Amino acid sequence: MRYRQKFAYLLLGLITIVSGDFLLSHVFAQAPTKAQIAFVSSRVRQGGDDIYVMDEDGQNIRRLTEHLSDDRYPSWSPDGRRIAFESGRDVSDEIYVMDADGKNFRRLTNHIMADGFPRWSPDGREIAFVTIRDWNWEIYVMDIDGKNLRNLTNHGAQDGFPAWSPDGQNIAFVSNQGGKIRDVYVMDADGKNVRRLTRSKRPGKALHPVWSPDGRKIAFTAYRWDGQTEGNIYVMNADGTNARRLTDHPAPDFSPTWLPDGQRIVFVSSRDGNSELYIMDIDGGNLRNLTNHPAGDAEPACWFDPNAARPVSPAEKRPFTWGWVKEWRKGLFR
Ligand SMILES: [Ca+2]
Ligand SMILES: [Ca+2]
Ligand SMILES: [Ca+2]
Repeated sequence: MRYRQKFAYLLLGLITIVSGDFLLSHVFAQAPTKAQIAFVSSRVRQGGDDIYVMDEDGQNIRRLTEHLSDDRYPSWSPDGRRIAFESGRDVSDEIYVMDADGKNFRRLTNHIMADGFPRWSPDGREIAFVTIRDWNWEIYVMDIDGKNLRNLTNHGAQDGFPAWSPDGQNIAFVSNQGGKIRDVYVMDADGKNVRRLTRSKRPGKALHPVWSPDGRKIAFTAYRWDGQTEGNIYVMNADGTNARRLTDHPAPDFSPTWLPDGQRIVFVSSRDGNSELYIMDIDGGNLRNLTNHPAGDAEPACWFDPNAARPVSPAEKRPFTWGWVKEWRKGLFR
């Protein structure tokens, strides 16, 4: 009986080691080693936008949506498993969510007025979006099941382009609350404490704010910021100070987004005659184009598995397995 018990514990221990390492190596093999960039392109259906995903080097392009109506503004869930987006596939523009492989569509909003530009909160629980259901642009937030809608801006001005700070405490957005010109503002995540960050001069405007992964900077697009150009990428401190220009090209550069390493920015430019995704270092150097297709490519959104940011080998995780083995061994020598 004692031998049998020992044998049973030994067997269980071996199973734990083997299955644990199998799981770890399996998970390890599945984790993407490159940042994933969701974007919108009309490359298959001329004039119609669908959502695609590619690796950060522009390789491995996969088409996720395939519908006659435009699908736009992809936004990753923080765990990378799902993508929220805007589509006009039903009566009016609504917000949908799908798995990151393009399966399992669900509609989250249901209102005759347009709803769009979803942005997933860093804690994964909410989605901020823009709607004209109150007859002007407002930023709303809802739970990820589409319930519990709240109007965050509640202002007669046009409020749009919400961007969560990485800690989820603030939302940057674009508004003309200060007059006719659109500028970047920031508010607490409950809509309180609105602060203006940029002060464009006519006929300028500032759009597309997006926070750096460390929350210290905000990249944005400024149109005619210097009175000469049609759109360039800028970066400023999160309090609005020290704005500086990163791109300098007469063609429009717009829609910046940070790669999760905080060292590179992906953006859209039409400098080649049609819109393409480009990538550059945060000092504006090392510019390369990621897409190279005559159709329009735009609206990049990045995601990176935080666990893939450092090398994690099954060997590193082995103490976890051994911890379980110790538990079994306690039983063995009881
Ligand atoms: Ca709607
Ligand atoms: Ca408004
Ligand atoms: Ca293109």
